[in-house]
Amino acid sequence: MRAYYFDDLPGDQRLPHDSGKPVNDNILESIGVLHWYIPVPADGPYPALDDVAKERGYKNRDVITITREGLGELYEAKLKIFYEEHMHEDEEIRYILKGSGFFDVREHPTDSWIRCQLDAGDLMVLPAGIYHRFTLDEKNAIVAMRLFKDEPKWTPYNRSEATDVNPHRVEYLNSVIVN
Ligand code: KMT
Ligand code: NI
Repeated sequence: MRAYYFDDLPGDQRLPHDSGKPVNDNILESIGVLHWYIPVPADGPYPALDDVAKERGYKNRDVITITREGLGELYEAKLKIFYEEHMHEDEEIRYILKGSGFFDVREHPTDSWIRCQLDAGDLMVLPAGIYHRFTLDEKNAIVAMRLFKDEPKWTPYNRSEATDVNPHRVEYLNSVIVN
């Protein structure tokens, strides 16, 4: 996984938008973003992934294929929803099986966008309460495993005055280490 500050320039969301300023793991860790690289076996099962899942209590999983074929008539609408700045009340855990894409996460307290480029084998955990968004890149295809601790709840809450005071958001902000 490669991370850098988003350039904030207008243009297609699928382009890299690389400002040229890299973001290191200490910064990601300070905002609660974790990642691992676990090479994807040719055809499951995924023993190394299973170890992380067991250790962190991720009991449920499913696979989402984000391509025009995979999402059918929902394709355009889903892409729009994924790129709206939002938070969840639980962790968002993704293991990339094929393809690639960008997860943008908000740094705190700067509120700058950090763009994380994910490829096959990248496992990423976004903490509950972090503002983020997702886009495909120019290759237009990603297959990702979505892991979950308990009952899957994928509900996105778009950023608003209400989410700013959501207890999961407040708890998240209290957990961020501000240097
Ligand atoms: C989300 O919640 O934003 C997503 O699931 C994005 C797609 S997973 C590659
Ligand atoms: Ni999300």
